Amino acid sequence: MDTLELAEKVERGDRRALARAVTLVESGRADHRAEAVTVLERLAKTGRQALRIGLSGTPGVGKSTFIEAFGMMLIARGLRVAVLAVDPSSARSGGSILGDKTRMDRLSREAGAFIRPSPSQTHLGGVARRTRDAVALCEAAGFDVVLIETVGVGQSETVVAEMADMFVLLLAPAGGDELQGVKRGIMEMADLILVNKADGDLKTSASRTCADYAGALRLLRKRPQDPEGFPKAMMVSAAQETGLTEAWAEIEALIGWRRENGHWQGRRAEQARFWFQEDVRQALLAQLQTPDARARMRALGDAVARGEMPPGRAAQDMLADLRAVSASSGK
Ligand SMILES: Nc1nc2c(ncn2[C@@H]2O[C@H](COP(=O)(O)OP(=O)(O)OP(=O)(O)O)[C@@H](O)[C@H]2O)c(=O)[nH]1
Ligand SMILES: [Mg+2]
Repeated sequence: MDTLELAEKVERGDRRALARAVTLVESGRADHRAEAVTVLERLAKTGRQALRIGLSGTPGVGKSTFIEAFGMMLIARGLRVAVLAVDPSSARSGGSILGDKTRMDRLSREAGAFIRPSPSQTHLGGVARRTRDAVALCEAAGFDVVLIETVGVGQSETVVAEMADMFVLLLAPAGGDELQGVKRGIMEMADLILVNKADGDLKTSASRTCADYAGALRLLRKRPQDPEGFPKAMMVSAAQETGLTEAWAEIEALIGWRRENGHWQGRRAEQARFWFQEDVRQALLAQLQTPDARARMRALGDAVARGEMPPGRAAQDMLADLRAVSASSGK
């Protein structure tokens, strides 16, 4: 299949073509990258936009259960839902993907849903770029909502926030009255905090946790992209499927306000700029990873270590080499 045919099928919403296109953008091969860029460029012309929701939470908080329940609720409303993941640890824990397939059993069987686990990569930058491209493919394929899940390990939330229109933080009811060690930076990114497992015996502590977080959110600096009352904390139960329509109503209210007030487009424009810069940065770093470049780095490093060359001179030589290589391979 050529890139034109692939792009056309993706645009028609063909899920198998979409899966192939995602595989293409995930590939590290230079020829695949060139094809991927062509497909993405063609599909950008559709002008379709989905609501991109970043979702984070520590292991076991109920992300998979929530996505399944929330996704099914959206499907019931006639919306098409894509689920992508940014999991910086996926290189190590390949098994969690299997677990998720069974946990999102109902959603994965829906014709209006598309679920894709995290690309396995050793560094977060690579995973992020590929996920960002996959989001664009899902939008072009006509999905209404794209959920981007990440495990709360610190850095990955920032990456997800850079590709989402809004950020949802999923929390579990706390035993005590501490704020579960959620880092301030993550709190500051959240547009909506959902305290999950507000059911059965956990309901009382969920309610207390929710009040604690609502209080903590009020203490944060007011952000220009927020209407009155946001960021907000609410209770849900993914298992009992309660609070989900309420959460969706808040998301719609927030996003509607941001669209009307120019924050939606403003954020997307900034994100596009960020990803352009990130792509350039990644490509430059990749130039250092070729066998020739690594050998040259090692040789110059050895010379510097032996005191035969000052570091600054060796760096100049290295950069001149890289420029020569890209000049000869560029044409
Ligand atoms: N009581 C209760 N349990 C829940 C709820 N949601 C999830 N759980 C349970 O919490 C456990 C973890 O749920 P998962 O959905 O796998 O959590 P996760 O955040 O995806 O976990 P990782 O994929 O390991 O990061 C499971 O045993 C779920 O059944 C809920 O709303 N209420
Ligand atoms: Mg999970």
